[in-house]
Amino acid sequence: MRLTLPLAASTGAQTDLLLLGLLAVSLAVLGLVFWLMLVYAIRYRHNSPVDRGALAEKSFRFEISWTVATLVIFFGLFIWGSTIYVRLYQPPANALKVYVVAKQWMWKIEHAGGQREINALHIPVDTPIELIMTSEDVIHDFFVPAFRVKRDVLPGQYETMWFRPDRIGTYHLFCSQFCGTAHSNMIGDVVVMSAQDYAGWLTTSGGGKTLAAQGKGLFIRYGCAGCHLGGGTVRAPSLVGLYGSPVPLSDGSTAIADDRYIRDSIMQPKSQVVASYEPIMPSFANVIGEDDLVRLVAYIHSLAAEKHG
Ligand code: HEC
Ligand SMILES: [Cu+2]
Repeated sequence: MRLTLPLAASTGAQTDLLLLGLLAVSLAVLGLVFWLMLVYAIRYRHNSPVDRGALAEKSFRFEISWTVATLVIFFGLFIWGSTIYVRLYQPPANALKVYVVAKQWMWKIEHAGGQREINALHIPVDTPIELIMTSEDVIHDFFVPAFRVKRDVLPGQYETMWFRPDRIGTYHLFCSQFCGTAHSNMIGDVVVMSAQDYAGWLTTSGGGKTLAAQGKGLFIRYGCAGCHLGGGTVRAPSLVGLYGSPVPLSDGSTAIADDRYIRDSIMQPKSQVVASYEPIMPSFANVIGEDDLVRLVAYIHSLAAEKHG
C-alpha cells in the first residue's frame, strides 16, 4: 500500500515537509493533553489514597512561559508556511510561460509557440513553468496534486502560479472549484516530458504562427496600432520594451508591467493611466475575448525582447 501521494515537482518537497511538521506538532499537543488526562484520571481517581494537598498557587512564571512557548511555536509555523506560500507566486524570470484559459467545462492551454491543447498540458522536465491563468466564465481552480499546486482561476483577471516538475510522467489535473453541472469532467493530464521529447512534441503539435505573431495581427485588427505605433494624431506610449519594466502612473505610483498590468491596461485602461498621457484609450472589455487577449499580451511581451537585442 502506498501511503504518500506521488511527488513530481521539486517545488513541492517543502510543502510535504510543512505538512509533516504540522502533523508532528499536532500529534505532540494531542499526546501531551491525553497523557495528562490519563495520568490525572488514574492518580486522582475516586477513593485513591494519594495526598491531594492544598490548592496550588497561581504561578505567573509558569503562565507566561507556556503562553510564550506556544506563541513561538505557532508563529514559527505561520512564518514557515507563509514563506512557502509567497514563493509560489514569485516565478523565476526564466520560467516557461504557458497561458491557461478555463471555461465551463474545459481547460484551454496556449503555448508561446502557438500550440494549443484542451485538457492536457505538455511541459519539459526540470524547467520552471509559469502558468498565467484566467477564466471565461465562473471561478475554476487549477489543481495538480502531484506538483502540490492549486490556485483559483478567476474571470476578469490573471492569476499566476509556478512549479518545477522533476519527474517524467503523466499526472492528474483537476478543477477543484465546483463550477457547474459538468464540473467533474473538468479534468486533464499534465504530461512531463524529457527535453528532446518536448521539442519533438512542439514541432509535431502544429502551432504554425507563434502566439506573439498572431497577436501582432490582432494588434492591427483591433486598431491598437493606429494609436500605439505613432505617426497618427493621438499620443500613446510605445509598447516596445514595456514588458517587465516599471511604469510611472498618473496618480504618482509606479507599476511593474507584468501580464496582469498589461491585461488591465487593455480591459480597464482608466484604472491605471500612464503618467503624462491622456486617458483616451477605450476599454476593450467585452470586445476582446480571453483567447485573443492572451495573444495580444504575448505580442507585447515579445516587444520587450526587441528593445534589448
Ligand atoms: C485611441 C487610442 C488608443 C487605442 C485604440 C489603444 N490605445 Fe492603448 N493606450 C493609449 C493611450 C493614450 C495610453 C496611455 C494612457 C493610459 O494608460 O490609458 C495607452 C496605454 C496602453 C498600455 C499601457 C502602456 C504603458 O506604457 O504602460 C497598453 C499595454 C496598451 N495601451 C495596449 C493597447 C492595446 C493592446 C490596444 C488594442 C487592443 C490599445 N492599447 C488600443 C491609446 C490607445
Ligand atoms: Cu471548473
